[in-house]
Amino acid sequence: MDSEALRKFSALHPRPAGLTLHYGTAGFRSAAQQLDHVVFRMGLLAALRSKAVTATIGIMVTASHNPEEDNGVKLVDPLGEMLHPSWEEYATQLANAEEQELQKVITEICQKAAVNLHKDASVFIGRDTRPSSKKLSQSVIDGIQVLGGQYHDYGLVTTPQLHYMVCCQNTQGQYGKATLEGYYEKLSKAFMELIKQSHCSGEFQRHLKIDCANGVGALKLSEMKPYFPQEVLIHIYNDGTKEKLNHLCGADFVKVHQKPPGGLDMKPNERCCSFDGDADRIVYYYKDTAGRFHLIDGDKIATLISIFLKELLAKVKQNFKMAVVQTAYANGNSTRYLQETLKVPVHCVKTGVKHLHHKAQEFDVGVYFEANGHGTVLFSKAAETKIRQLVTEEKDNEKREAAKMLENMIDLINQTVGDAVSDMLVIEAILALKGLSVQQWDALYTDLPNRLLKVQVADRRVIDTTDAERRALTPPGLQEKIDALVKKYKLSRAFVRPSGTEDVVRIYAEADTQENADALAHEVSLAVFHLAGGKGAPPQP
Ligand code: G16
Repeated sequence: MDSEALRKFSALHPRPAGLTLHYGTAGFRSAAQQLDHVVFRMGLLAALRSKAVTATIGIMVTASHNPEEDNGVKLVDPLGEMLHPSWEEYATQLANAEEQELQKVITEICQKAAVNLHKDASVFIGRDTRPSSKKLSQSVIDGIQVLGGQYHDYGLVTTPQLHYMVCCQNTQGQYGKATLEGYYEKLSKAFMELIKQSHCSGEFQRHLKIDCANGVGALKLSEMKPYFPQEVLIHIYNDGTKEKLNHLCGADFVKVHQKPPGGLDMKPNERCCSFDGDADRIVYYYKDTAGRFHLIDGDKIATLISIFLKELLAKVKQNFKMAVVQTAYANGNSTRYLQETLKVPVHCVKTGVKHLHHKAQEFDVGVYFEANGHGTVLFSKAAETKIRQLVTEEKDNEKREAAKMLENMIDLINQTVGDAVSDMLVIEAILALKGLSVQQWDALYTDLPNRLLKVQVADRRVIDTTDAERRALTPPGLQEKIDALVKKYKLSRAFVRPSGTEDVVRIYAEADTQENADALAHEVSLAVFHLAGGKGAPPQP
């Protein structure tokens, strides 16, 4: 290690005195001006991780759904997964080390994680459209170079595109070409192949309005447009030319507020969707003729995909094990529908894509989605090989056609991480193939009325949870209070957990009516405020 270079560059990226940041749900996230030292040090960490696993690692500078003033960093492991949890602790140690201790911390990480500093390192970098992202990604480069690493800066890309590039690179092109053209070509080819198998293309309305949250999704979707067949008419809204990123728009806004984004005029029964700031989440919605807003969130997306895949899997008769992975935020009626009507096993894990992804890897076909619209489908290597073999060798027409659709789904789905563009194409293809309107999709089941709230407390880490975050262990008395409140309402459920991306405690409640869900959420938020050290004025109804 070049100690002199480390000293020189870490002095250029000083850590604000007394600032401690923790690796959260999807990496570090904070006000952009607090992050320069963190991203520099994550450049160091990515180089170390690359040396440890002898593969390319990804770093994405983004704060995804957070306000434009925030920023953050997400680290991508060799096959496009989130950074391995065993390294999160190293990331936190490095981010919070005193400047003069950096070298010692690096040496300790090298010892614990068996990193040979003499090895090569390779890092792919991407960034979102935040004003602070460009400068921060330059600091990432400084970190990589201090440890002698090579880098490729992809500039503005969606987070899932960077995950895809990393996976392509480390599979020597087996997953695809590690270029944006490679990504566009792979997805559009699979999409067109799927659409060809649709029998109702003539009548099917393929207009789709997309709210891009004023983020990088708008740029990348525009670039991709020429690759789409003419029948797909995508209309981009909130493209970042007028308003601020995520401001009154985007997937998180639509999901949390259960209302349409600003900047998108919606006619009755028009199919619309929203991406988030780095285009790794998507939710759909429409307005009915009475003007009522209908949200189709990650749970209903998972349901649609599961129905489609289950039918195809039944046709190929391979006894593949399929399951759906959700979190505590999944609407109770979605879980009931999947288990009781569709008869698919459902598993509940902690919030965070890394947890869902990990669980989904246990199955031949693992569908995972968070209610907020972040999700994808994973196919085991064995299932993928068998499906591709059926396409070329199977004599039975029906079986072969089903295998072909599955093969195209495998190519269309970004299996590295949830991807708004890929998910959108998967959904559009399924709706076309099944001849389903957005209303018919929505009518699969009715969501239980629910409410999401946030409460600010002095230190959100006073809340510790268990049972996939469905029960609070601390502070004392909080869970008992929630249990008592839940008992007051029918079909009710509520839980609280500290966010890993924002400085808030999140509250989720559902009940038989919207009024009751709202009342329960409010009462639980008051309990959090009083028992977990609420800041400012108590929450108002
Ligand atoms: C990230 C994670 C998601 C998580 C979300 C909210 O999304 O990737 O898995 O659901 O944060 O997490 P929390 O409730 O802990 O704040 P994104 O799109 O913001 O990167």
